[in-house]
Amino acid sequence: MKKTVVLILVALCAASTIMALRPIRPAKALIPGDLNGDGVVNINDAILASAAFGSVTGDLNYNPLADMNSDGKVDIFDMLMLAMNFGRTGPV
Ligand SMILES: [Ca+2]
Ligand SMILES: [Ca+2]
Repeated sequence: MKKTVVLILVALCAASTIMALRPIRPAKALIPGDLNGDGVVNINDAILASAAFGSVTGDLNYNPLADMNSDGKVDIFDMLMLAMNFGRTGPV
């Protein structure tokens, strides 16, 4: 019984994490750095950006939303833009 409850809790935690990290809309985010389009730049966006860090156009992990200056690569300059907008909120 305890194992079942633990498994359910783990599944719920995993599901909520996936929901928080998934992109809500495919279009360009309104706030640079709001990669999941939820209207706030926070740690979830930083996690998504870090997954694309070092990638260039055509790479499997390249995320155009993480390429905030649209230069075809996700690098420190994109991370700086995310950091500058960290905590900002805006329309979804
Ligand atoms: Ca966000
Ligand atoms: Ca870039």
